[in-house]
Amino acid sequence: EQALATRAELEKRFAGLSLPSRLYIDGKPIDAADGATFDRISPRDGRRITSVAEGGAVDVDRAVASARKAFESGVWSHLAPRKRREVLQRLARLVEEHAEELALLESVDMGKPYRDALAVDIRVTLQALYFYAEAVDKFSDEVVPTDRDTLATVTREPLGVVGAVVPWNFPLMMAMWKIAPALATGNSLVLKPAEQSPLTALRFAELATEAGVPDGVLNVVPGFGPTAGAALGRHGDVDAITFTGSGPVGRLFLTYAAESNLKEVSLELGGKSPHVVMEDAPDLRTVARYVASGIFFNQGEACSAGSRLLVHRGIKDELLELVLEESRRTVVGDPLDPRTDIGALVEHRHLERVLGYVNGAVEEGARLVLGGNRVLEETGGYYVEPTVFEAGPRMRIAREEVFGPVLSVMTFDDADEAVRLANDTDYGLAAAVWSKDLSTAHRLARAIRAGTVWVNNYDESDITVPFSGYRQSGFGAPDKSLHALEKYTQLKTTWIKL
Ligand code: TXE
Repeated sequence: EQALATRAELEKRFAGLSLPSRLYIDGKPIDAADGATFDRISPRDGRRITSVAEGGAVDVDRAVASARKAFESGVWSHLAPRKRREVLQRLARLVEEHAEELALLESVDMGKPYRDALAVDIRVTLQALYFYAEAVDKFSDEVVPTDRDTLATVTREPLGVVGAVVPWNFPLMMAMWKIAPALATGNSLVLKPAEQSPLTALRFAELATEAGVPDGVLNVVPGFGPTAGAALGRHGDVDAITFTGSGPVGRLFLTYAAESNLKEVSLELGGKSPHVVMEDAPDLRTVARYVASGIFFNQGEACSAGSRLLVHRGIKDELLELVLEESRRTVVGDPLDPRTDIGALVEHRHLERVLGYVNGAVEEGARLVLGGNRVLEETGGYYVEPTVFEAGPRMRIAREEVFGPVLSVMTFDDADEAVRLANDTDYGLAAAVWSKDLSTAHRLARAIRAGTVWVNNYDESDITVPFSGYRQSGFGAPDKSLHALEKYTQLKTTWIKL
């Protein structure tokens, strides 16, 4: 009853919000040039929440012009870093004050549990804002040891106008991994949120103006990929694109850059991250708990989802049983219900995509050991139950990013085979190694080609460490950590003849 009351309370709060619905350009909400709008459907019940202005090429042009004007004027780019820090800290405090509102917008817009939106998305958003705000006035540039009659300095400058294109799975958080370091270093920015989740970015832009971010420094243009996204990617006056999303669209951004002004492109793409569970793994119940949360967190809609479980044949039956127990305990439900672990998949198209993978796996001969169905259909929402397959390493379900609550289990006989299987993927975002033996754990961690390797845990995370992928999981300076600052600055060498 308590839980239901809370859900009702959240619904009431949501109904009382005035939802942001227009493009945000030059410090103001405005309509799209051609007046176009698109409906936002909540995946929790399939109902329309609102309509949002649909930015097109003309709007991207307006946003880029505004960002360029702000950048060239120096109103932000020439501020002492200390001053930018103060504004961004003020903005972080405003986000903190509006944490519940932002979490609610996120949850209703894209279907993740409100509880997680608040505890993860908004908390990490805040971490990012504070971290980059605080970092930016702590660096000095370089004076390099050249000859006695010369002085050479190496200074960092902002790139100019940065285009950020982000996905819908962690909408504000992913955006903030890009916005915070880009703004802290003095750039202006045009953000295109995913068409499935524009609300928090728009609300954030309003807060940015309130905090004192000058007009034009942060612009948000909601719209669709092939129109607004492509226009940003092809724009001749955008200096860099920072993208998180799917591999095929990542490739498109490289093409856009090649066909326009050779803007810098950095890509954070998908993954097919393995757990490697050795025979001497620590307590298997703990392993099972991490395996379940590693794939079911955020409905499995996470690029670092632990979607492959590679387990030593000798302990497979025992571990699988425990994983099934944990999976059965995982609650699928309304994102606004505080008991919910798995909310709704982002949209109907994606629901069909995930179910398509499930059916394809059965046809390919994978053994369905749990789940596999759409549930709660009567709500009108897009829910899928926790699903576990025993699969073969060549099957699509074991190779492609499903982006849903679907785990593929495979076995190995020794460490060499484990490494071979772990690396038998086009991706290389993350992996976990489970072993009590220090040397085994270290050897495996070294041998696995992934940007992050967790040993005896999964999803441990902090803004201070980089997040980046090997191989087709992306390239360029990473998101998060001080290394991200490299993505938004360029080096200038100045020679002085004494
Ligand atoms: O991603 P897209 P989608 C993976 C995941 C998922 C699949 C499809 O496997 O199931 O991709 O998701 C913009 N030109 N990831 O279709 O299309 C788009 O508007 C320019 C992994 O939603 O890559 C959005 O803002 N831009 C991932 C952004 O790209 C275009 C997160 C991402 O959308 C465009 C999301 C175009 N032609 C999906 N087409 C991760 N790494 O976390 C789309 N966009």
